[in-house]
Amino acid sequence: MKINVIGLGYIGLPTALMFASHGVDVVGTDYNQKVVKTLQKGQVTFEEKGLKELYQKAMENGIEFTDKYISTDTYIISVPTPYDVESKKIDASYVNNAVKSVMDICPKGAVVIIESTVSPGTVDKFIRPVVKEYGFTIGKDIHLVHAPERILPGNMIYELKHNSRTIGADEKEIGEYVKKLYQSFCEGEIAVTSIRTAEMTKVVENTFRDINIAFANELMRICRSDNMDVYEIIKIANMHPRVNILQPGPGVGGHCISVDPWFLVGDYPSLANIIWQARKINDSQPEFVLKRISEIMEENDIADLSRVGLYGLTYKENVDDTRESPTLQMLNCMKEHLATGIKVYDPYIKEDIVKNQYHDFDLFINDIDMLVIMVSHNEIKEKIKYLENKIILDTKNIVESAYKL
Ligand code: SAJ
Repeated sequence: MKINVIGLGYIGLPTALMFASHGVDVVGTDYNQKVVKTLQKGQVTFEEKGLKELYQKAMENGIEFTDKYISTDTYIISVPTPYDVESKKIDASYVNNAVKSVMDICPKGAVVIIESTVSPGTVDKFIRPVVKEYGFTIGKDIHLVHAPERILPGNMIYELKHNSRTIGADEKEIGEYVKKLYQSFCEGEIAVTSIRTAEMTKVVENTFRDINIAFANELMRICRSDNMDVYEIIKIANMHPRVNILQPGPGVGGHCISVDPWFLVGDYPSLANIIWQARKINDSQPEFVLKRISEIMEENDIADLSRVGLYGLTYKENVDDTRESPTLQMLNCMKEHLATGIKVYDPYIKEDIVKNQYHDFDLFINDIDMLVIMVSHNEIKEKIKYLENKIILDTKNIVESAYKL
């Protein structure tokens, strides 16, 4: 048995390394040659706690990286599944193309596991027809499985090992085979179910979190409008044994929580009401921060936007991923209003990706009067005590004396 992991991004790479470091024979495939070359050269492609060590172990165990698909009995597909901005429906083209490339080369009897998050019904609507086009009989020539991941960026390696997971399969024996495979490293409980249930469960988990964050953001707006402390209110409310409200923030970023709920809105527009509202609230949060920046600037006689600095470009703390990041959303919004000159810094982003971006914390701080904390990286938590002379808007509630959302 040999696994070919297709797509070596934020999910595919740690998954491939985890299998390999636990003695499973693995070949990792990515069409991006830069990614393949970097991995072949001995480097990982993104920062994540414990990833380098896992990579070392996987290399010692003989993991290989290539831009070609290989002929084998087991495939794991972990390619992106974006949504179409207009229709809000899933763009299944990456998964589709990956499945086609697998069909081109796989032997009969192969198990094709889709790890990418897909909207409920994607396997029925898109994947089964592709397999049939190739003249294969599903359940005999090709076995389809959906095994969505649940790992949290920033704590991926721990969660890969300890989280429970879901495996959706057409046939019980195949579900059990894949369960056993994941048990080579996964110590959590593994539920075996149908493909449709696994698809829906994954999207529901991220949608639940999106709605909870939207609730926190809405509470924050209510409290702001009537001079109440939302953080204290949430803290006390959460002392109730059945209440667990998340935290307000500058918006919801990343490729999961800000994307998956749209699948339900796109497919069930007349039914997905709370889900839609939650998306709207979280998506308008960067604009809300902008309003707070302008209020605080006015209150403190800061006329020039170039004396204001945004701390953090990534979508959350201690990761180097900027996908759908609230700061980028806010900068786009500013561009539309022709508001320019604001300064930006993020210790995790080494390349220039926006205007007026700094790569040195001290230079950044010396050039501004007002600091807006968009992301609570550990760095800012450590350095905050040296910033007493700055006006601070803290969207992450890490500095007691600062302005809040
Ligand atoms: N956020 C808030 N307030 C909070 C918590 C988060 O504003 O109280 C914001 C974050 O700052 C960030 C966004 O939400 O911008 C999402 O961050 P996150 O840490 O909540 O989640 P992700 O996107 O990094 O990972 C999620 C996880 N899903 C759930 O917790 C249900 C993870 O377990 C999934 O594996 C991942 O999505 C995925 O790949 O689907």
